Amino acid sequence: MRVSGAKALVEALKDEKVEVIFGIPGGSTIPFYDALYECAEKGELRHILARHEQCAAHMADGYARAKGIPGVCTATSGPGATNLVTGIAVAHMDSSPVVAITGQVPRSMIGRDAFQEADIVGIATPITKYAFQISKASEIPDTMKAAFMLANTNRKGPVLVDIPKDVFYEEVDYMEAERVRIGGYVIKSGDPHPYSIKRAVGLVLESERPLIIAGGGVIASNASAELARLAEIIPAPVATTLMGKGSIPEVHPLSLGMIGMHGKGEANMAAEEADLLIAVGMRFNDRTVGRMEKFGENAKIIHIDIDPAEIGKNLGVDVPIVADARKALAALADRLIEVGIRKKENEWSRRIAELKEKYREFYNSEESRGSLSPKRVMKTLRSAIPERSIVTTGVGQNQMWAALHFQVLQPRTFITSGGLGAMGFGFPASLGVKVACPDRPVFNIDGDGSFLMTEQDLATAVVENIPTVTIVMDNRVLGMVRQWQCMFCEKRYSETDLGKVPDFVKLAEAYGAEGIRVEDYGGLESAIRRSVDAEVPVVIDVPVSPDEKVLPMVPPGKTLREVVWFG
Ligand SMILES: Cc1ncc(C[n+]2csc(CCOP(=O)(O)OP(=O)(O)O)c2C)c(N)n1
Repeated sequence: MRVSGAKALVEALKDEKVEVIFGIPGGSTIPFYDALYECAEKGELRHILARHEQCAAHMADGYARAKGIPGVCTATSGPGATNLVTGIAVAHMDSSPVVAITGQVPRSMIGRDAFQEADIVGIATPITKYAFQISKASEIPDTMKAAFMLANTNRKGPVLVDIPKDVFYEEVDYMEAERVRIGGYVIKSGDPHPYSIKRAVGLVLESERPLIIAGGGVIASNASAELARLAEIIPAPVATTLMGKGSIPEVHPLSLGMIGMHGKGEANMAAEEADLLIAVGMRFNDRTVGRMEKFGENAKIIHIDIDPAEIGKNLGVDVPIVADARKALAALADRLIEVGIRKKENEWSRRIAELKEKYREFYNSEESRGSLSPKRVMKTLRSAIPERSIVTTGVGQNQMWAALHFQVLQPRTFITSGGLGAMGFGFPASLGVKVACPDRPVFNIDGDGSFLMTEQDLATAVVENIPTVTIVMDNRVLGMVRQWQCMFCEKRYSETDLGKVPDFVKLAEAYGAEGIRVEDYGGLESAIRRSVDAEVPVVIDVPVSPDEKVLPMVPPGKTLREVVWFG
């Protein structure tokens, strides 16, 4: 089939079974959009017109995380492409499979400061698994196949494909690409090495106080069932990182909740007291481990990760298992059954129960500083929405309140910018999630500052009929920064007051969405219940005192034991 480069790109997307693309057109991508025109008429490929390219990238990312397949976004050359960068960096830090397609100035103009030229391949190289620049139309089929293969295999992540405008017009014989090969890139089976499993089993048998720490890799590899099985066989309590939230239902008796700077007391203390840490699909980052060189000092460490570059990057480990999390967890559990591990109540399980009891009151108390207590807002949300609902978050206190107090019951139902911590992520990500899972209620827990970074895409939500619900934790401040200023800068609140503007109800209404301001818990609950089946996007404005804090908190550079409970 003889087609233009633009049409070849569309065919390649269809061959990859892409159903939706998030983006904004521009001069360099006009031919691509022209080819999409026919698709829209035939109802083949849905394009969702964002209002900012950053949002398009977050939408693709949200879509990918909810559905477990790559999300696709597109932007024109120059400013369109650079606007994608934050979204691509988020996907990179959180290992999310996103394929970003950018237009580029015509080949003859590259390097000449042409209008809307930016070296997006150079810019994106450190924040992608790979950044391609197409130099002729005949490369399109293979390159697109390679892009999807790279994004969605081994450790997943974003891939960029940059296409000069004139390439879109060049003619090519289109044939679906065969499986492509990239020198040096091997799709791994993910099988763990039997020797490392044997050594890991040895450590488990020797240990008296084992703790599993589950990261985002458990969710990426759909390993939740295997995680729970291993935890029950040992038995070992399970703490999760922020990215690992949902890898085990947080009502499971062995679940300890999140570990780290804002982790739960029982999870952090368990990590301090454990003699064996089984870290699965997590990267020992500073927010999780506190003072790096002190973390796991008295414990042996087994580290399971699909990416060998993660092993030893931040922390030395005793037994590395380079493998897919699901396969490694299953192999460990099978081997432990073979050698006949005895399940029993022991000193460690009694200690864990004691720790949970010790902190129960703190988590159940509902003191608030005048307006609504964030803790209770999270609990109200959990009890008012169906289990299968999906929640996204902004960044800041709102995110940590959600992480601490919103119980996640299923994998892929808590979607947050963990690695990069990008304000503005939550709302557009919620739109991508809703497009991926139209039958599930989608709630975005946001901060006012975070929401204001991407709220313009309410227009997208309304026009494209994507009804998600945003709960704005409205404290009129950049809360998390203000909290640090309170705790570490003697309350010198430098530039963290957002002032009274805007009125979020009117803002929502201006876009054609619904805005609801709540005054009390009853109003909050009924607003949430009403929104579950809403047919238009909803913004629920929840007043929160600027003096509310996220506690407990491990100050930066301190060990998990040096936690601060009151501020
Ligand atoms: C894009 C971006 N800019 C700046 C920051 C630094 N930062 C981290 S948390 C925070 C405050 C967030 O405020 P808000 O969204 O209102 O949430 P709150 O903490 O009040 O819940 C800021 C400015 C960031 N994480 N991302």
